[in-house]
Amino acid sequence: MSRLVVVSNRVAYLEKKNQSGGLAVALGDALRDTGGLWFGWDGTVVEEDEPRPAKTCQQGKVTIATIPLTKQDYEEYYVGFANQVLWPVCHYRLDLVKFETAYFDGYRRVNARLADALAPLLQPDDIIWVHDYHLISLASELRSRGVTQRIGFFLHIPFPPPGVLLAVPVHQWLVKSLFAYDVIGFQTNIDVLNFQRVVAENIGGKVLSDGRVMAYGRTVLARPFPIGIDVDSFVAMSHTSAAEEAIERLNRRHLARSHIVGVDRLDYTKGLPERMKAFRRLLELYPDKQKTVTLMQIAPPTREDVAAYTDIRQELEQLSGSINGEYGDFDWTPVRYMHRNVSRERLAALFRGSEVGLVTPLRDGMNLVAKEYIAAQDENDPGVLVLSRFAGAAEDLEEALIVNPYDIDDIAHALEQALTMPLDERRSRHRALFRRVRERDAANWRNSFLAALAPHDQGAFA
Ligand code: ADQ
Repeated sequence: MSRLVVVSNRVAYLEKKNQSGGLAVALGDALRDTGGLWFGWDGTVVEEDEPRPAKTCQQGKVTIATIPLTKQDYEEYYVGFANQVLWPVCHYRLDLVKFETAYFDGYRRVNARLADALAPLLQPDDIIWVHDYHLISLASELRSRGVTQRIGFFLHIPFPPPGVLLAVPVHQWLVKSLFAYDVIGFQTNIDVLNFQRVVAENIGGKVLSDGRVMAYGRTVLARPFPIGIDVDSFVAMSHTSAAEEAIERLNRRHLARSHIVGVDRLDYTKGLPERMKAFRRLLELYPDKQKTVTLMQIAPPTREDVAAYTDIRQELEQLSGSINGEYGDFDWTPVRYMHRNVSRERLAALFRGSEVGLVTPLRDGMNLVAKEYIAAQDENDPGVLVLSRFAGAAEDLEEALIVNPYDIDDIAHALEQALTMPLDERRSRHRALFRRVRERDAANWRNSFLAALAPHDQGAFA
C-alpha cells in the first residue's frame, strides 16, 4: 500500500485551530484522514547557510518533516519570486509583478534544497502530492535526484491565459517544469483551458482529446479538481451551543440590524476596497438601509514584507474610517473592520448569524469562504451569498448572486437584492448551493486527485 507524501511551502501544524489560508485548512483536513508525511518549510528564517536534514515530529497519523529557510532564500524565493512574480501574474496583475533574476535564482535554489532534504525521506511506493505555486520546479528537481515515484501537482491559484503568462521572462521554464509531474490539477475549467492554450500555442505541445497534454517528450494529465471544504465539520461547528450564544450576542449588540459578513486574508486580490466602496454605495443608493445594516469585515494581514500588502491595509483603514465618519451615528457603526485571525468555530457562528455573505475577489483560485458561508447557514432561514464572477467558486455556485467585483453599483444592487430577498427564494437558492458544496467537498477533492495520481494497480493509501 502506498504512503501519501504531501509537500507544501508552509506546513501547518494540525493542532493549531485558527489558521487563515485555504491551503492549510484543506490539507489539514485531507491528511488527518489518510495519515502520511507532510513536508515543507517550518516558517522560520535562519542566518547561516548550511545544508541540514529535515526535522521530523509526529502528530497523530501524520509525520511532519520541515526545514528552515535562510534570510536570502526567504527574500528571493518567498517574498521575491513566489509573491512578487507568480502570485500577481496568476491573479492577472501584471502591474504588480517585480521580476528580478536573483528572485528566479532563489526560487530554483530553494526548490533544489527542498528536493535534497525530501529525497532521503522517500520510500519506493510513496505517492507524492505537491501543492501550489511555490513548488512548480520541485518535481524536476526530484526527478534529477532519481525519484521515479508518481508525483502530482495541484495549483491552488488561477492559471493565467497566454497573454498574461508570457509577460514572465521564464514562462517556458515554468511550463517545462510542470511536465515533470504525472498529474497537474487546477481549480476550474478556465484554468485548464488557459494551460492547454499555452501548451498548444506557445511551447509546441499537443492537447489530447482525453485531457492529457504532450510536450517535452512526456504525456501528463491536466484536469480540474475543484477544492472543497469539510462540510460536516463546518455544519457541526455552526450549530454548537457556543455558536448559538455568539449569534445571539451579535444580534443583541446590534439590535434588529442585518449583517453582511466578509472574511478574507488581507490581499489585493480579494477586492476589499471595492467591497467597502460598494457598501458605501448601498447606503447612498438605498438610504433606508442606513442604520439597518452593518458590514463586518475580518481581514488578518499576510505577507507584510511585500509593499503592495501594506498599501492595501492603509487604504482599507482610510475607507472604513471615512464611511463610519460619514454615515455612523451614536448607536450605529456601519463598518466593523478587524485584522485578526478568528477561531473556526467563531467564523462558523459569524457566517450563520449574517444575512449576507459578501465574497468579491477580483480573481481567486476557488475561495473556500464562499463554501463555508453556504455550509454554515440555517436551512430554514438561510442567508444569501453575493459572489464574484472571478472566484473559481462561481463556476459551481451559480445560484449565488453573481456580481462583477469591479462594478461598485452592481455589488450595491446585489446587496439590496440579498437583503430583501423573500424567504422562499433564499431557501431554494440555498438548497441548490448546499447540494453542490456537499457534492464537491474536501474528501471528494482529495479522493479524485489521488485516484488520478495512484498507479493504476492501486487505489488505497496507508
Ligand atoms: P486563500 O487565498 O487563503 O486560499 P480562501 O480559499 O478563501 O483563500 O481560504 C481562506 C481560508 O482561511 C478559509 O478557510 C477561511 O475561513 C480562513 N480564514 C480567512 N480569514 C480568517 C480569519 N480571520 N480567521 C480564521 N480563518 C480565516 C488559496 C487560494 C484560494 C483557494 C484556496 C484553497 O487563493 O482561491 O480556494 O487556496 O485551494
